[in-house]
Amino acid sequence: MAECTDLSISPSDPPLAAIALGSNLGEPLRQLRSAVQMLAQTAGIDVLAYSPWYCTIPVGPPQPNYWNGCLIARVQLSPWALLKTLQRIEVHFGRQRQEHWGARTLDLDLLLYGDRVITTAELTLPHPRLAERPFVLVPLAAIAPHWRHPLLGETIQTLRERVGDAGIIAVLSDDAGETTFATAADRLLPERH
Ligand code: A4P
Ligand code: MG
Repeated sequence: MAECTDLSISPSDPPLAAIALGSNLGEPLRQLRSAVQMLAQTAGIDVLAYSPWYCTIPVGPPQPNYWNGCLIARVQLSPWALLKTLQRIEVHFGRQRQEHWGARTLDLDLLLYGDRVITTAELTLPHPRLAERPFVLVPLAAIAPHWRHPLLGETIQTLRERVGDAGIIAVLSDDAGETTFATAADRLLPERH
């Protein structure tokens, strides 16, 4: 599995899931990379692509900057089983739930699961704040620009263009091995239409 930025993704059968990764405590990049490896080694999860890592300004109470990224996986787990797996991995990395939107060693959110729409407190799909967050849409658009939001009917790329780059400070590509500081992250990303 390599960092990949050029997939033509059809989120149908077998289902594809989009997962957001975030961390701002401990050693964020080490934890994020280990989480990708752990997911890739989980039965029923086939990681197809992961985005560059983006350093982002925290949304919520004052806390350290985050590193954020997204991955796409083909999954043979139900959405609920996948969520439980994400929560197990969060706990493995020392995640403690204290303050709402507070600092965390690892946050794994299920953003999309094919075109499923689920509205329960335990699991809401698509993720309810997906369409408003540059720290989610910028990495997701880097690997899945054509995936259509099942409720809004718009592509991730369209949503990403709408929210812009607010709060994106830097981009780190594991392939390139260098951090690029930017105010306009999309100038650093390959164009895709
Ligand atoms: N839950 C329901 N649907 C989902 C879903 N699709 N994916 C439930 C994951 N969880 C889902 O989540 C709270 C509850 O949501 C869980 O019981 C789960 O069953 P949580 O992970 O325990 O708590 P949380 O992550 O603090 O809550 P929340 O409201 O999901 O926070 P967000 O929206 O994830 O925001 N700023 C920057 N720059 N980067 C960040 O990554 N993250 C947050 C957290 C705030 N500010 C940030 C960032
Ligand atoms: Mg969360």
